[in-house]
Amino acid sequence: MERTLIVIKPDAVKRGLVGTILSRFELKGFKIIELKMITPSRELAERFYIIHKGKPFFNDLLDFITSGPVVAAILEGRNAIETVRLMIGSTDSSKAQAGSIRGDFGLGLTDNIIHASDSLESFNRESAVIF
Ligand code: FUP
Repeated sequence: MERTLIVIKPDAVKRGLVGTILSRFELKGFKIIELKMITPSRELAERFYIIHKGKPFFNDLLDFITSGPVVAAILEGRNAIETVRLMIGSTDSSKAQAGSIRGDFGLGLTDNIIHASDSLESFNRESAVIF
């Protein structure tokens, strides 16, 4: 069965959305395989977002993701990577489709509620950074 990684970001944790968000994935049929709350260090955040190093938003992204606790989970289920990406919605929450997690719970671009791996390669790399 396929696995993917999600990270519920500091904005969503601060707003008390952890249970609501995890519940959506459970209701959809995904199984929670691993679950962890951490406050990312700058060093961990840099490794996690290495593919964005050098981009204009990189520093703001690191400031944001290290600003408080995040909740990371490995989810398992059929077609997990693609289906979870559909469930989170597009990157800019203000434009994400209603019914998606970003579309229903936020308006931010950098502070966009949740991360999910976009490929098997990303899942392998990102889950090794976090777990
Ligand atoms: P996503 O795969 O939807 O999480 O989005 P990207 O991999 O393109 O971007 C990673 C993170 O960088 C996003 F979650 C939000 C942040 N970002 C910005 O802050 N500004 C941008 O212009 C693009 C992305």
